Amino acid sequence: MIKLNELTFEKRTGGNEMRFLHTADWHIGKKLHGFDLLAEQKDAFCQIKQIAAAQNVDAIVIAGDLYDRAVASEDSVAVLNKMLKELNLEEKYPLLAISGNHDSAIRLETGSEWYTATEFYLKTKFSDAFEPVTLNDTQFFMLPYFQPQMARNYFQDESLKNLPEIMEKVAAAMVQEFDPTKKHVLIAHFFAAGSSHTDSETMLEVGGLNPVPVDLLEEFDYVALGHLHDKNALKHPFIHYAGSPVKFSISEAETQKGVWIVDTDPYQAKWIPLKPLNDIHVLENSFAELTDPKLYRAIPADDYVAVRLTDRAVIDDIMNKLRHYYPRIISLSRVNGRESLIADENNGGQVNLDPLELFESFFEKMTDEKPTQLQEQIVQESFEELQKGDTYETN
Ligand SMILES: [Mn+2]
Repeated sequence: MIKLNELTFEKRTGGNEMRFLHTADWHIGKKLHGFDLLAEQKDAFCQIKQIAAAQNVDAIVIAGDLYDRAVASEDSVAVLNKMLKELNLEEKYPLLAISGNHDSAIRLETGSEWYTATEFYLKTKFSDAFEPVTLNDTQFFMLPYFQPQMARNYFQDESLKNLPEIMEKVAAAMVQEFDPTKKHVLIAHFFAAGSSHTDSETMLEVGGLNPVPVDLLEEFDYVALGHLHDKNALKHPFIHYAGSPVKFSISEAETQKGVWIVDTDPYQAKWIPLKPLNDIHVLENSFAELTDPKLYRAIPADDYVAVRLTDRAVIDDIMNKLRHYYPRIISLSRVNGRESLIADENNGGQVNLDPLELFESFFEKMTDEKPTQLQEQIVQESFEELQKGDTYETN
């Protein structure tokens, strides 16, 4: 948690210009290799709330992926509801939020008509994008994540092939709505061309979609993007990803999380980092080094650890051994490969094992973990099928 006295409270002139906080990709309900991240997400939220207060912002923008899943758990719904209530009903910030590819637009939409009574603008429909929300000197165009067919239906144009073609039309339709006396901000959730990504994003191109060329977005004074989880995914003076407020994958171990504070006039975008409650560490060491107090004592017990083991030797029950020193170990890989198992296979005992025991021994050697009950059951059933002489079924 950031202590309040570490932040400078900024005085504002109180003119018609706008200062807003840009965040995205909260993914409430996200798990990291089976570990619940709600504590980390709540802590990041508290920091965001403190930054909003210290920076004296006029509004908060959340650029999609509020939830991690279309059908969010009850816990996730309760947590997000409380967060939005604190920002909007208690702290009285106008909120501008869109749905991302992880959200169910229909579920998230519930209540959005009457949320506007307290300046909570929650947009989930493609058609919403062309009716800007005006706050102070700024028109906000809010484009939720959408499927290309929604755009074809909206424009009644089946010839629109891909996302670049669609976005050209979208931007032109938005420009039609520009009030020339105002600034123009786009809030959107997509993959912008020229950006790089980390493991924790579900990529949009999977559905055959192309990235959006950034030059299509240059009519705007600022573009508040969601979808990619690292702010450094795209380097541009006024088109920014906020990234996720919490590290969601091992590939984000070195990524700095934070929020953008954007001034509309004169334009300025300032990055303010968040401090991780429990960090992710990638340790590339030998087993001897990993079990040395000098190393493991330096890592807080609640931090997440990905081990890249440098040993080649087979180490029995290594995962449980390492868990003793690193309770939140989330992955184990070997950087130098592994010694040949031939020596083990030639030891006399193995030949007398039944097929299931052989499988268990092989599985443990290959993965450093014991097979689960379900895995054993599947293998057992497969052996039985084979013994019956049945042929394989595929589906
Ligand atoms: Mn996301």
